[in-house]
Amino acid sequence: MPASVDFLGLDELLSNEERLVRSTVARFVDQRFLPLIVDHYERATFPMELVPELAKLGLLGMHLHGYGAAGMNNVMYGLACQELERGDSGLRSFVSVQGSLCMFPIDRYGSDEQKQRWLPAMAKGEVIGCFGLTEPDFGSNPAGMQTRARKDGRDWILNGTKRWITNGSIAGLAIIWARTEGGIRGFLVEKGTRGYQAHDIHHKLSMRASVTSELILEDCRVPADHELPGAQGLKGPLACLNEARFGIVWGTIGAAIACYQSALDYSRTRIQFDRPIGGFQLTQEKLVGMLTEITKAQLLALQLGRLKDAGRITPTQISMGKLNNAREALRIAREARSILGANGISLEYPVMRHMANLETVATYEGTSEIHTLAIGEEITGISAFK
Ligand code: TGC
Ligand code: FAD
Repeated sequence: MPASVDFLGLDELLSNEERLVRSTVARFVDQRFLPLIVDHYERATFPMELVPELAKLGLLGMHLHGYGAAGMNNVMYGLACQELERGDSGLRSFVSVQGSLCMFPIDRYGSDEQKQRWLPAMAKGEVIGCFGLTEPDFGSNPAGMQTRARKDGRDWILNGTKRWITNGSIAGLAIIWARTEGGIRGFLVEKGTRGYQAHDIHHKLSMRASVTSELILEDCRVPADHELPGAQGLKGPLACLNEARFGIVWGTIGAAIACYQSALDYSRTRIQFDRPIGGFQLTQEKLVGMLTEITKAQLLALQLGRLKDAGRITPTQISMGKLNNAREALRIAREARSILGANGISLEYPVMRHMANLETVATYEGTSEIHTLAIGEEITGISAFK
């Protein structure tokens, strides 16, 4: 909650340390990231030059403990995600995938050797990770995955295709989820392994400053010790999603704040019919609606953070946060775009870039429909997925 968008005075519910993490990340985003984003967005590239700085700030795997991770609490992780996504969803995505989708499963399901080998290097940003769950024909329904792993002696042989994978082609390590005779398992596949390739997906109109790839596994042989020993069944990857979805609950507030602030500033200076457009009641209604939804989203995120820090959060509580905050941030971005009129479609302002990104954010990590059904199943006891 930057002081500028803290209508209910929620800042006083944060500790000094939590506020310090937020202001440190905010400064990094303002000074180092925002000057670069327009160019990267236009060229559809991720600013790799900032990875060492993200690592130095302790943001990679920041809510994990040991093995070089910063060991911060979940509210700090959330506040960092908020500030990163105030910059761009692609920046928060990079950090989410590295920490919550790659380091987290190694930390939770990996052997001691796997943790020693990968976690310190990933916290330093020396190794980038990616998380391969989605396939061309299985997105919302990963239980149907076609990627297979079969035993050959002590090795595993992997075959299949993963699609829409963030950081795929820049990753030195892919976490691949595959079906085995004993159910779904996770495997560590290193870049350069024969039979493993990553190709970028081009022509994206959303998440342009983020690398998105297709991963192809053709008779890709990995040794037995590249299997994550503690991950058994679909709940293995789904538990990782809880971590990343929690980051999105907060990150989307940052994108919404960027849009709201841009629209508010514009409404004070843009003159039509001889007065600032912020003086028209219809514009004020839009701005007040945005601020109200941001404030509700902040309360939701903070309570989820406190529950997570107390070890009491449930997956469907996270679903509610992801569903609401991604949906409302997208609505706010669209409303802000309308206040900026024609200027709203330009990259010179952050609004349409956030709006385009938020279309992805509402889709990945479980679509709005999937989160609705997950909560619906919990409250009725009846599954409506199939
Ligand atoms: P279902 O039978 O309900 O569950 C199978 C097992 O998993 C357990 N489980 C969970 N465990 C932890 N956390 C969760 N959120 C869990 N949800 C379910 C469940 O208890 C069960 O355990 P057990 O012990 O009984 O075996 O499974 P289902 O096949 O019916 O599917 C449920 C559904 C639809 C909710 C799930 O498939 C789902 O979440 N689908 C959405 C897929 C998704 O979100 N994909 C995201 C891919 S990664 C990504 O998008 C990264 S974006 C990168 C970035 O941030 O930039
Ligand atoms: P589908 O599952 O085909 O859904 C299409 C539509 O049908 C949606 O509206 C959906 O809600 C609806 N629908 C589906 N089932 C139901 C139902 N039972 N009831 C009602 N409606 C339903 N995946 C990874 O594994 N790793 C990554 O790093 C990653 N990064 C991504 C980055 C980007 C930029 C994008 C766009 C996606 C990424 N994804 C990643 C994939 C993402 O998780 C999937 O796109 C998402 O889970 C939805 O799957 P889908 O696109 O196949 O849509």
